Amino acid sequence: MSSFDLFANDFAEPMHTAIGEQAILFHQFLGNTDETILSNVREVLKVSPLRHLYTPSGHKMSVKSSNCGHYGWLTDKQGYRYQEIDPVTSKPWPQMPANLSVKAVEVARLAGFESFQPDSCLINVYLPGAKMGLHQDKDESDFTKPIVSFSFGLPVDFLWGGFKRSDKYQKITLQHADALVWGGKDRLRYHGVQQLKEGVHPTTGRCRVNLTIRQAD
Ligand SMILES: O=C(O)CCC(=O)C(=O)O
Ligand SMILES: [Mn+2]
Repeated sequence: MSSFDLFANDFAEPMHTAIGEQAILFHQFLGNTDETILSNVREVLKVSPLRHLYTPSGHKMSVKSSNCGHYGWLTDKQGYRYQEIDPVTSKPWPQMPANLSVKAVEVARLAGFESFQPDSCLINVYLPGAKMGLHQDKDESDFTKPIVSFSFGLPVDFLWGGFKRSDKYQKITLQHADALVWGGKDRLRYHGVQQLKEGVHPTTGRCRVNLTIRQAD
């Protein structure tokens, strides 16, 4: 490889910020594919619509959610889990759009996770005022697989904590088209989302859309 190739590669690498030993925020990673991904998500939502989920203790979540992919993440009185059937439609969840899984695998690889095979995408839509409390993603069967999170629309403060809920957390702003990947040593960190502030985004309007792409099984 010539020194020119090295130079070119530096520029080809997406802008990123390490937020942990094995957690990287890729700024504007979805800058060219945002509209396509969002229109695919809208098609998914025509089949498996957004709905509010309830925690096992009966608390109504402020975000509205749906899923695509082989498994959908759910919570209700029966607990937190993955399920192949959407309880609203009694049918399998819509397929994960190919471009979504391709971009998720690509960014996971950039973050150092080679054998990621996403089979689940949780779609969360936040209106101003919606938030998500500190939690761990731990309903998946293999914690060596990373979490890939795509954000669109209004910016939000993401809470990035430690391994206990009471640990101190940092606030990291997630912007439209950002991709965040965490895994390995950081896989079970507590994280959450601060209340979404009022605003209107040119691409999504008055909301934030988060896609959390995982290998559930
Ligand atoms: O909206 C986000 O950025 C995070 C969502 C999340 O952590 C989850 O659904 O488990
Ligand atoms: Mn989570």
